[in-house]
Amino acid sequence: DKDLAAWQRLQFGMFIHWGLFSELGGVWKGEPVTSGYSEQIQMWADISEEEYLDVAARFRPDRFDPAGICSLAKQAGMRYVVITSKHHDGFSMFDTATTDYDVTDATPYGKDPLKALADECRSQGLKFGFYFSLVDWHQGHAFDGSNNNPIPASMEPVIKAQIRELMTNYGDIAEVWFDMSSPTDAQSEEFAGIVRELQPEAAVNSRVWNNKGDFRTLGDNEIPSVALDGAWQTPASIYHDTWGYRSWQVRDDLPGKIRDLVVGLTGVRARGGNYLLNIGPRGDGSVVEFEADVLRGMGDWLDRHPDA
Ligand code: JFZ
Repeated sequence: DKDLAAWQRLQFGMFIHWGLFSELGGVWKGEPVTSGYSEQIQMWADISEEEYLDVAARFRPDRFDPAGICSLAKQAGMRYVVITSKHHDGFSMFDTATTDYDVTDATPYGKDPLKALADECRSQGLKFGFYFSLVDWHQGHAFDGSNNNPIPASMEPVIKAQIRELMTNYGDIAEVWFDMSSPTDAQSEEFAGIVRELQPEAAVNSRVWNNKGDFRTLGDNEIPSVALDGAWQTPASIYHDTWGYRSWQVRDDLPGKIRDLVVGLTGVRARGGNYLLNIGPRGDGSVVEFEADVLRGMGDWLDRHPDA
């Protein structure tokens, strides 16, 4: 069994949902898309792949600033960063040889932003990891909001090659956060096995399914009422109804937000868990000021309460 003590000591990390969906910011054809999470806007607004590629064609995240993101994480008291490498839309935010449906080939940006972030994390002393969706609309994986769709056979080699790339080209990986779909027992074993082979220290979450993960992922913002055995993590979001950037999100009561999230963090930590708090940068890469204020506010509180 993997030694997860070092991963458990990380305690507090930054989750980042960022992709083509961020460019849309929860708006399609001038209207706010009010159902579903904004990172899933392609499905909820019924956006064709051709239209989604038009979004790629204007994706130019010139304000993406890995150094700023890392120092913000450190100000908040976070010790690691986990970013979406590929969400359900199937668009790879990293340079992959498996498809041109990726940030280096399909956008004018033409660079791999995740490589820059991985490098910056290393130089600022933060651990780094990837979110990777097992649902992939581009590869023809249907999604109806449930977890009942198996992975099409044609998709399996692509998934494996992409996990291999992610586990090879970005230095040390501390965590891999799989999500959704219904892999078979053998598929879960293989996906986790690739991580284990190439990044023996990386902790794999339970959403690789079939009990093949190293730690348990709880529900969003879940604070268990008692300490839990084993390694576990609560993914948390600032707004509850979206993880990806939503331009029309109501952002108010900063002190209340800071208080609620400090309660979440300290409650999870006290019960032995790991807290992964999400930010949703804009399509241009910039961090929403309200979210930065929330994180800095949490960091200030933690500095004032070193024993909490
Ligand atoms: C999944 C994704 O569908 C979503 O877009 C986002 O990336 C989120 C972090 O993960 O959504 C889920 C999946 C499972 C639960 C909650 C949200 N759950 O079990 O509580």
